[in-house]
Amino acid sequence: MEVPTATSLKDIYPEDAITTQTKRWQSLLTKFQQVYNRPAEFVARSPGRVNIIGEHIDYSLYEVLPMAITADVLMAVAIVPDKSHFTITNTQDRFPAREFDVPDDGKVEIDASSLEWSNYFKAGLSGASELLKKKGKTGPLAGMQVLVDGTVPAGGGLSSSAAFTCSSALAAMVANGQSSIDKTELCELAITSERAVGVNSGGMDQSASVFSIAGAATYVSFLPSLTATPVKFPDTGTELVFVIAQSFVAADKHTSGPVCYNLRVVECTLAAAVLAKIFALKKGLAKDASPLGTSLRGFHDAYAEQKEGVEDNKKTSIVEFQAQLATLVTLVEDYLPQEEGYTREQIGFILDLSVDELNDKYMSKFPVRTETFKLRQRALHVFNEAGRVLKFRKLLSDPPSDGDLLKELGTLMNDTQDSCRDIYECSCPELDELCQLARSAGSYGSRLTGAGWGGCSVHLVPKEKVEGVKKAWIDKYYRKKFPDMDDAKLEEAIVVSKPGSGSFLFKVT
Ligand code: NG1
Ligand code: MG
Repeated sequence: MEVPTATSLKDIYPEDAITTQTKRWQSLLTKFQQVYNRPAEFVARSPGRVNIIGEHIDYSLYEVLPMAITADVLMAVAIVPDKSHFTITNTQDRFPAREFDVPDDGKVEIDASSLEWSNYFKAGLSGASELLKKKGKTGPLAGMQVLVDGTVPAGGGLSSSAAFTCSSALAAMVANGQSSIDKTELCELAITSERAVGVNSGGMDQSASVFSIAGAATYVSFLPSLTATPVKFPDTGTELVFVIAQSFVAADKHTSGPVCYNLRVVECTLAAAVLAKIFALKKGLAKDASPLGTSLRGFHDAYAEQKEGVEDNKKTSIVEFQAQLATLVTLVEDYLPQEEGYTREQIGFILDLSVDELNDKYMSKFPVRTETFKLRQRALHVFNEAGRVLKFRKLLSDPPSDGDLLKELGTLMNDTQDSCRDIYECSCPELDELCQLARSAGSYGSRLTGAGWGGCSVHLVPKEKVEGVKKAWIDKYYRKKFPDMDDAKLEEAIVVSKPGSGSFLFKVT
């Protein structure tokens, strides 16, 4: 499937957003003319996302269920065909204009050690450059003049970074003469691109951003290859709404963020390696598409093959697969007993590696600072969370009666939150509090969304309870915690979003 070209903003946004978006797009194009003294040729657009369920399991290659939101990143572009010179400006002054050149070999230099907004542009550009080479394009990259306008809050857990990388990758492909862009290719390149900017991320955000279809959540599978399936919510008697609430705790990926996130990726990968060794898997762990090349899902499939004779676990029925996950949970409980975690020496001993070799193999790209690795807890969260996603999907495709459906979906979301808080340790007191307040005011299910440690929370709320939930947050969280917060900022804090559309291209001239 190709990234669609919009002919009207109505193709991209819901009816009630058209007036605001028309003004925003007009002002973007006017500003482009002012900055570059020429009109923009096209706009590349990719949205942020909220994850409904399946947290911190995409990099273990288990299915996840995010949806795109209306907030997005727009890149208005004019092409500079004769030299690889790039100018990128932003409608927001806090992101200063940047200029750079790319050598004729198309290699884009990125200094991931500095927190620099243009890195996300370079990441998308670099991925596009690689893909263009693969497609046989020779010669230097086309230069670009770019003006960016983003409405996804940065560091807010709604994946501004993926929206940014997907837009820049799309823009770079178009600038280099690609008239039709395959969604899977774009998405895969955006996933690897983001890994160049300091985080060993999974592929959920980019998939939601590229593939989403208005009105449906996006069920993302990573095996046997990346696929995204639209999932509609059944028409129940109760109109349900997903409400997103900011904690205003910045999940800063470049201080504690990368340490925490990348550490979780390492812990999951090490758990897979250790389990594979304990169960003496003959074939070992096969190389896969996860950030460090092997995953808990890889262990899962190899275990099913060796111990249960399953030839191709991708074809296993959902019921069977859930039973396998339940078995894996018991295995972890029995065979990874150390609640306090495992030291590098202990893990090295199991894997027949010296500590240096271990560091080299798993922690050289992004070093992680820790004494112990909580293999037991991380693996338990992943296998249980993968099971919850399957249950959630099953409930949607085969719903029980109305009241029960919402309650059951909500319970799964609440269970995710408990697991993120207690077992995966990626929540924070503010997110826990937002969830508690929402539940007391009538939310069926409340949880953090995205990487956690701050950022946003998501809540499944029946429409008639939305006002009550909002009031609880305003009175008991926002006003108390941030007494000086103005109404405009408070306006931003709570978003009621329907599932939005994914990446779009818009030709201006
Ligand atoms: P955030 O940091 O919220 O965009 C991150 C990862 C996802 C996924 C979630 C946790 C990036 C770009 N994204 O999302 O792939 O692992 O955490 O489920 O790092
Ligand atoms: Mg991000």
